[in-house]
Amino acid sequence: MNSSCTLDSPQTKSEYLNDVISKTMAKNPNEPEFLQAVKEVLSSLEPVVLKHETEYKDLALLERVVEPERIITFRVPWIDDNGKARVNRGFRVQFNGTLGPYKGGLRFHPTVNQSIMKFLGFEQIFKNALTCLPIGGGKGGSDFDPKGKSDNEIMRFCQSFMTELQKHIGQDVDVPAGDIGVGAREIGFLFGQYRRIKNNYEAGVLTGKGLDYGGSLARKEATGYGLIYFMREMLAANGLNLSGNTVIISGSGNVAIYAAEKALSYGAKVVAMSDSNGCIYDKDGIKLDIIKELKEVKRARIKEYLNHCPNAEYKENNGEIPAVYTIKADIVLPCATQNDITLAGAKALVENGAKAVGEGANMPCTNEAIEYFLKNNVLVAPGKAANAGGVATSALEMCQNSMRYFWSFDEVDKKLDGIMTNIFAETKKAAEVYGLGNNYVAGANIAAFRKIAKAMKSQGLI
Ligand code: NDP
Ligand code: 2IT
Repeated sequence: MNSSCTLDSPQTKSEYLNDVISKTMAKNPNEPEFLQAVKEVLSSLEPVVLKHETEYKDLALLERVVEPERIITFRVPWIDDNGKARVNRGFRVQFNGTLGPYKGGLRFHPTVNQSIMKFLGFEQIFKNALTCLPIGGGKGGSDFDPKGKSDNEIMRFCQSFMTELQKHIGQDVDVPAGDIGVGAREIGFLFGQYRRIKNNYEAGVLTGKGLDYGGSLARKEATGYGLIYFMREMLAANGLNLSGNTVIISGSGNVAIYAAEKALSYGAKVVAMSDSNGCIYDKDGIKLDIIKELKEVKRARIKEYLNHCPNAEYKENNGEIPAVYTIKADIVLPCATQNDITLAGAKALVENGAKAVGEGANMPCTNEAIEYFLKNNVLVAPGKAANAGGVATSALEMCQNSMRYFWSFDEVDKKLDGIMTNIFAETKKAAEVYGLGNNYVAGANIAAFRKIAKAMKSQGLI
């Protein structure tokens, strides 16, 4: 989706905060997604910054938080199946390594650019802090489009991408994983090339690996399951639950599929899922096995669901509001991409009686959409808290790799549940301490920022 960032001047009560936001906007004028993320996080920190204004200013703390430690961009040449030479651009943003090795996914999608990489890397710092595991924030990827490519083309691209990336990563340096367009197939090719170049079996250099060579059980499921564990906690804290409620989910990729699976196990009814072309609506409840076969095995379009369930409906996207958000539901789980829910989408969802939104994707709601939800008493589970289960389980994969051992599915899943439950508790506590009620968006930002700020202060001016 295109960015929807209003680039107006910030209006917090902290002069320092306003100044940092203004300077960040001036310094990065062509990075709307990055500025959107910065404005969302920094403006919600107002009560914390007001309390510590002089200290943070003296340490240039906020100026450092918004400036990546390092950005690497590189050329990725590869040969397609017709023998034609192609070139893409690769990125790795090593944003903040205060809490541990840089950690974050790789996105392969034609829309990838520096603004998107920086917004994702920036969000990752806070998300990773919330997990309470020792991981810093980073992100990477390429404007390569995996759609319609053969396995051999994917392999050649991944090998070329890793030939450069390997210079900058390592199990104690920077540990990439998957994101949009990067799943187990791509991680396998990337890992193979890393191992070949380094002549070293460094299992913890990538996460999301296959189960037969160092991957963690439950990593594939972790982001989606974790989202639902977070939703369970948030709904319970507000006298609601998943059981018997209808759910719509945008996307039908890794996060969407396993969010649907766990929501179903709690007795919710998933009535719609989507891809970038449109959505399917099955009023009897989506048959997830069909979605898995279409998306995980055949890499097909979601429209083909109708070949298996002719009573379902297909709605093509047209206009500002993606079709999936025009369907009535109690719970909305955006699990596709950024800025999927604009103000118009938020209005349609509120009109249709939505009670809660859980961000499985990174920044799926525009800042205006979030404001509108909160004003209309719709609970919002912010992405950097609610989708942290993926990276948390990646950190558990690193832990198992270091031990040269593995845990059972149930052991990993129980740890994941504990981590998500704790993230919600910390988010709720921070919102309460700062008198923000059930604004978990601000709560998550504050809980994460306090942790990072304390550690950055301890490590000196670097
Ligand atoms: P996948 O590539 O597995 O799936 C992405 C899904 O989103 C596809 O169904 C895709 O449809 C759909 N989509 C719709 N519009 C767009 C668009 N404009 N750009 C890209 N995708 C679009 O990715 P994931 O499920 O891994 O990631 C989904 C979201 O969750 C992303 O925001 C990601 O950053 C976030 N996330 C992922 C984590 C993980 O562990 N994988 C962890 C935390 C967050 P189509 O096939 O038509 O492109
Ligand atoms: O956005 C994310 O948190 C991810 N794509 C997962 C990152 C990871 O390192 O597992």
